[in-house]
Amino acid sequence: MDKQLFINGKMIKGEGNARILINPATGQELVTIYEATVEQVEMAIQAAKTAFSETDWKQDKEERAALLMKLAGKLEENLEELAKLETENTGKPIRESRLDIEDSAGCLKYYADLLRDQFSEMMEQWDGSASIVKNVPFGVTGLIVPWNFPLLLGIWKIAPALAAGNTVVFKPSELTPLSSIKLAELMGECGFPEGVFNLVLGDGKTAGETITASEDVQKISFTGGTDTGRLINEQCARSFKNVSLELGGKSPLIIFDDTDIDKAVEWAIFGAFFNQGEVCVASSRILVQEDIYSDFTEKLTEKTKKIKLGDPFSEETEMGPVISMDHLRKIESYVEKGKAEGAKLLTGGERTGKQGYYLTPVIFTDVTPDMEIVQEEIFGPFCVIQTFSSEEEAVEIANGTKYGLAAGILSKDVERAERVADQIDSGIIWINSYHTPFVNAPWGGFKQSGTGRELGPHGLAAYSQPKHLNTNAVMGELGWYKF
Ligand code: TXE
Repeated sequence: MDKQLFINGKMIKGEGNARILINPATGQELVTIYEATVEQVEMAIQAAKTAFSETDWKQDKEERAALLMKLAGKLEENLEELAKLETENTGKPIRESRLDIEDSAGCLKYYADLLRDQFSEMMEQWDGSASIVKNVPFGVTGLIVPWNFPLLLGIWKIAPALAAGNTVVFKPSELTPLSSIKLAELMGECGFPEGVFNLVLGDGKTAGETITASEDVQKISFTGGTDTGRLINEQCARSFKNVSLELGGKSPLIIFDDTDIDKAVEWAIFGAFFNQGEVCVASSRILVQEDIYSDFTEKLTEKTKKIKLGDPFSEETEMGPVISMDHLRKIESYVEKGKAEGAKLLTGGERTGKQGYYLTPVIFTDVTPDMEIVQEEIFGPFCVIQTFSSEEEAVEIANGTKYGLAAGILSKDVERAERVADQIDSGIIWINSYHTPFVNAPWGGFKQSGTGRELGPHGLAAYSQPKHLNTNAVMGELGWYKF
């Protein structure tokens, strides 16, 4: 059990920091993790480099597709165990963990299929030559993910990176490595060639920066906070790495007055509080049209108070604890800021339960656009209600932060909703729903929510680069010089 790193096809023990993981639902110790030293991270990078250059992984599409399918099957066979690890480690309700594992298996299958359809592009050129454009892998990719969907966000990167023929050094969050360790064991069982996939554990300073600084890593894909993303982007610029960043958000859910209020209340609660609000696309700003404001807000508050908060292993639980005591305190500090800024706390913000990091879901109203609680990503069960009178005002408020990850629009008038959607600067917009990631459609942000896209064909394209080969079957005479 203490062999938790996966380097060059073997589970090995980390020789670095020993970190005790805490179960967020109890505040009790869960297990000790032996993290990688800088040297072990470098070993992982070298293993990935060798696997890329010395095996036929990058050429053998069929092998890649078959192994991704095999891994999907392993996730399905081990669904309950993986879901249990995810819930223990993150505190998310068990029914959500199961969904994460199912979605992870679905993502592997999707990319296994998609990679079979990848064709090179051929062009006849004006001079009689032929051009072929191949999409080739980068080489070693460094994949870094946060703690809110440890396995799923990992697979969103690992599946397309491997599908495209790259090799991988994967680093989950230091807070949530458990499902990744199990994943590595399953990859070992599947028989991926040695070095194709490597798992390193550790924090951003040690493991993370060793990956982002390495000149042997050609591509970084990162999901996490905007400040960390900025740092990583700066570091990657030094060696001109290709970078994909999926960062923070402060996503608006716009609710027009023609909508069914009861249904809208449930979507708003789901948008803001699903996974304890620890979701990059959480609809942490709810924009309500003025004439339904009172009715909507009253119902939203009443229903929010009824969310079943508690033991994440109970099948009935609808919301679990937040990830850590530090994070709980951070969210609480925003409750205090909100009050100090003059906003009105309608409900929530109280610690609850005898143990663990439980916080009742927070709703603020009477906010102004400049308040920190309106502008900053809080990443917990925390939302603000803003009001608007016209379509134009809704758009202006929706676009009024530095972020541009997602948005939702609830209205019976789909034509109007589409018109509004066209004016919103966000990478993902749901009309009359929220949150569902579709594996075949792009996911990612505008503005300071990141660069690049995950999922869908865009997600595969993010892990390959075009290579143009121009061929003249017979060498002609050039005749440029007057020798
Ligand atoms: O995330 P980080 P943290 C936001 C959210 C949260 C805040 C901080 O607001 O409160 O970010 O959370 C690795 N080089 N989001 O500290 O720092 C780190 O080890 C290389 C939003 O948990 O972004 C982890 O694996 N790697 C977000 C990963 O980056 C580094 C999801 C994410 O950590 C690194 C999570 C470095 N210098 C938090 N520093 C979203 N929008 O999905 C850290 N890491």
